[in-house]
Amino acid sequence: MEPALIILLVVGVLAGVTLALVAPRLRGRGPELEPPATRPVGRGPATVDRPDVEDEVDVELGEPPVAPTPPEVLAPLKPSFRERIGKARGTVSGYLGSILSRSAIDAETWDELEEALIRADVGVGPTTDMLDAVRTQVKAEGVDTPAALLEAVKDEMKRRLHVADRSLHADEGKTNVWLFVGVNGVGKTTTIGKLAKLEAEVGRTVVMAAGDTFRAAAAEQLGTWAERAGATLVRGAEGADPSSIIFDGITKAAAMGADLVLADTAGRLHNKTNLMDELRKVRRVAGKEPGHVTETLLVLDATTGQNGLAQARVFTEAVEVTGVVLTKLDGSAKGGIVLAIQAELGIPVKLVGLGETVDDLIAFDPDEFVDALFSAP
Ligand SMILES: Nc1nc2c(ncn2[C@@H]2O[C@H](COP(=O)(O)OP(=O)(O)OP(=O)(O)O)[C@@H](O)[C@H]2O)c(=O)[nH]1
Ligand SMILES: [Mg+2]
Repeated sequence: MEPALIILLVVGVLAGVTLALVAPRLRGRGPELEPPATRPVGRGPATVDRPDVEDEVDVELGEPPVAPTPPEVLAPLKPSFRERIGKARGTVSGYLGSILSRSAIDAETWDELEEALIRADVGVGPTTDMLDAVRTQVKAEGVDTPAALLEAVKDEMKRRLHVADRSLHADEGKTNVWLFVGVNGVGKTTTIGKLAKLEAEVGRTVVMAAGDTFRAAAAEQLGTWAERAGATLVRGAEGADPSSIIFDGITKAAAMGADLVLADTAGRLHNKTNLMDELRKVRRVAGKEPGHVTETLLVLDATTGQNGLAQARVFTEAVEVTGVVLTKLDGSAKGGIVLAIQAELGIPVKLVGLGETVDDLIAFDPDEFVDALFSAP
């Protein structure tokens, strides 16, 4: 036999023996490579990583590849209104689980609802009033589940909040003046700063008038906001007459052809009659030609709860308040004060402050507000 033939024969025999030894082992391990038959469907790592799954689906559908967006044009992900009113949400939603856990609407359900609303700062009067209306509706419509009852309460709240015109008024071609009033530290100056930016973004030319002349720092603070918003600042010396500074601002705005004067005022203690007198004077002077006052906005700190209502009563006696700016709803505020203000004073909340930065001012949306208030924590 040829030596090459012998080598070939040996190699062949060896290969055959190896295959015979290994094949049964591989067959024996086969079932282990399959997923266990008892593995629960929908659980486990494969379903946790949803984005990957969706990416794969996109690829299979043959969608064109999306070019990655350059980081500089990515808008910052803003938390939703619902996320930002943490405390307000927590107060009402803390009761929801208990209310919903009952099989029917009973006396305790009504008690808990009442307690939830009062604790959320809606106030005793408006709460009683609102629940009376809901009770009538529940009877008339045969509402019998706690879930349907909560929907009825939400609808009633929305209905009560929907009566108001919440727009900020400005007349084209006029030197519009928006006055900001409110006690110390509620957020008047900050709100003016935030609002100036929003107004500039819609193309309005804004002048800020530093009517808080009690502290030099007040005009400095307003100046910083004016720079950020590209607004013109008109200020006077510390201790100067607030009315004349605001009037200077209006005159300047008229000369420039500016659309809007945002006028700051000093934080006032509402129990000081002289300070209220000064506010009346500011309002009177701001309305003189060429001034055209279209909004007098009362700024209230939502965290002060029902005390805000007391402040509102005093201010509305001094000047005709056209709307409320409710600040610090991002903090420990409970939110229900919105309904109390509307119910007791008939003044619409027009703007809501949700933080200290320039982007933290939004228009008040009753539906969004009520839904957020009742959403789970
Ligand atoms: N968290 C939070 N803080 C706010 C909001 N609005 C204002 N602030 C803060 O509240 C503080 C007082 O705000 P100001 O704008 O100075 O209040 P003011 O009403 O002008 O106060 P006076 O000039 O003293 O009358 C500042 O520290 C602001 O940053 C808001 O919506 N949320
Ligand atoms: Mg101020």
